[in-house]
Amino acid sequence: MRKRSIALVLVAFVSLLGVPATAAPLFFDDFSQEQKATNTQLDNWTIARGTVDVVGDPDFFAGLCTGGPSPSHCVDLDGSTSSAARIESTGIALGPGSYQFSFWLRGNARNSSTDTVRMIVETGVTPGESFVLGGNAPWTEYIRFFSLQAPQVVNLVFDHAGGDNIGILLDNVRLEQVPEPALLALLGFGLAGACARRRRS
Ligand SMILES: [Ca+2]
Ligand SMILES: [Ca+2]
Repeated sequence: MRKRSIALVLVAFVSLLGVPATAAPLFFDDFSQEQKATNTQLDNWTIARGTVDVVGDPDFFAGLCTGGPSPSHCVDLDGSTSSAARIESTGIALGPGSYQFSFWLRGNARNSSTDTVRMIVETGVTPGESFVLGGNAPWTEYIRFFSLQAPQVVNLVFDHAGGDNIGILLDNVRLEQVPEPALLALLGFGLAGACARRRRS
């Protein structure tokens, strides 16, 4: 019985570590609400430079989003004007805390050339990070973390270099809060206490 209680605590604690604290993400876009088109606008993003194409299975450039997290729609960050895009999310108001930012990228899937996109959490939260992907780079989820000491409005930014009409594909952009270690420890103690009480009774 004691072993089972300890096992329960461990399972609960490990589940807490693996599951985001928030029920809903602070920002999420799988682009499924977009109209598929070349050189189009995006609902949750400002296109600050260049153009994007919204493509997807099974009817508009089928195959480009295939194998990704939500293949009905994804975004080619180098639109059909041959001017690659910089897209900036709507502002997201965040309080102090730790955050997980994740997104999926695939190489252009049409030629062997290499493309580069820079990801930035503005303003001043991260220095940014460049992703250089060969044309055949498979769909991959990238997960990054940052923390804020004070409330701040941030924008998620993807800035594709160059421009030749064929670019890196983007899907399922997500931002969520992650539990603080202190909070996790408190929850862990709480669970341990609950199990101990159950054992005694
Ligand atoms: Ca999608
Ligand atoms: Ca390209």
